[in-house]
Amino acid sequence: MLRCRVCGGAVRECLDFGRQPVSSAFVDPAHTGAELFFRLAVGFCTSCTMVQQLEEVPRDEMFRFDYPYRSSGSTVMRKHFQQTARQLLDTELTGPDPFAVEIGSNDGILLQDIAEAGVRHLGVDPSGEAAEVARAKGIRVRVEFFEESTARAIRAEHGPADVIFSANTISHIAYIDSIFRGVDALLAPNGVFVFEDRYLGDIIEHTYFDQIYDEHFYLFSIHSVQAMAAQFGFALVGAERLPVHGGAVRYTVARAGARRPAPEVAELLARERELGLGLPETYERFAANIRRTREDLLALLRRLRAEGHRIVGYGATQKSATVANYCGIGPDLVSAVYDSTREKQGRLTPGVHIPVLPPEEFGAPYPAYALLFAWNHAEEIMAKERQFRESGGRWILYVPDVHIV
Ligand code: DWN
Ligand code: SAH
Ligand code: ZN
Repeated sequence: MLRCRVCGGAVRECLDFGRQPVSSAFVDPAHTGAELFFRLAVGFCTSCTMVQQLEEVPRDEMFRFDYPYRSSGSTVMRKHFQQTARQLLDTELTGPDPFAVEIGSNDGILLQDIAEAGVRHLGVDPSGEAAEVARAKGIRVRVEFFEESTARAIRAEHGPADVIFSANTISHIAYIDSIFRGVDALLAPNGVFVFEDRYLGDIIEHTYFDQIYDEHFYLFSIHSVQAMAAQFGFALVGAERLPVHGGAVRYTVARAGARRPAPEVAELLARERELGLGLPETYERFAANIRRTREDLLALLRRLRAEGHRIVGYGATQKSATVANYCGIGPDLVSAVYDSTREKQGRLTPGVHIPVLPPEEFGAPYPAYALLFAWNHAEEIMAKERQFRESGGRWILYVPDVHIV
């Protein structure tokens, strides 16, 4: 029997996507050697309800020095983190010499405003090339994985942190006990650990099955995060719904008894109970919806190709690794995928090997259809690529179901 990585309870398998590649491992066409594959399967804990993967991909395979994701590629996300930094500066970083630590600081999208405000800060991220981008903005970064020992070293060198922040990273870390022991070692007595991650409620409700890939080891809900915090001597004192990445939640965690929980926590928990996130039938319905999306998407792509249309992808997201590999979408169906990340261009997508090209080539000439893998950036991308629609092109979306716009 599989044991929950948080509480040790029994985990029941509920989803199986089969053999999947490492979602950030874009292939150099000159070196198409052996790729690492693993079984992407998900279960939920019958005790604390935490949804988690059944197989752990080694962290050094996922977050390498040349990890290609750059957070600042989206202006919407840049604005989101500007507001987040402002909020932290106004509410938590107000003492005489406050100190903020970020886990998974990437290219410095959040810390750049903290640094500009002259506040002591430190990013921690193993992705050295992304960290170099952050450093060029005047941000301090330690290039390593955050874990208990890192936290102790930071505490010894810099003193306690008033805020430990993390976005789209805590859910990526299977060894969560070490993270909480680290937070315990580093956080000031009345400090807060604030983290935001994709919300399980939205993933199930809108069939965002592509939010499931190697890095997203846990799919958090408010209930499971509350139980996790309690497990490690902390308490969930704040929860805020966020519109980014298709729906996320920002959790505020403090030492048990240090702060009074905000009323929103109970309100959101009550609403969450109606979603049945701890019930097997919820996952059976989710699995059925995922299978339908796969059938509908494949049927549409095959029909359009049979009619002679050229189809491309837009946004070489890591989410798309699951879509392409689970549905079996290769270059025969989607001939190329356009992406603004320089580090991905000229490479092939993991597993199915679709070439990644710069967006400047998207209109030379425009295809008939573009499959929007970066659906979470739909507004930003569709505004940028208005001419594609005007030239008669059509976007294909596969969430919440398969449709053409
Ligand atoms: O959680 C994670 C998030 C924050 O980033 C990580 N586990 C990995 C990664 O996930 P993703 O690759 O699914 O993230 P995005 O933000 O959906 O990726 C968008 C992709 O689309 C990027 O490769 C950049 C590209 N893009 C583009 O070509 N033109 C994005 C925008 C906004 C654009 O205008
Ligand atoms: N916070 C950014 C980046 C998210 S991508 C955003 O929201 O856009 C996840 C980042 O976490 C990557 O840069 C990865 O290198 C980093 N990461 C993964 N495991 C980590 C760990 N144990 N400690 C610190 N950073 C980690
Ligand atoms: Zn559990």
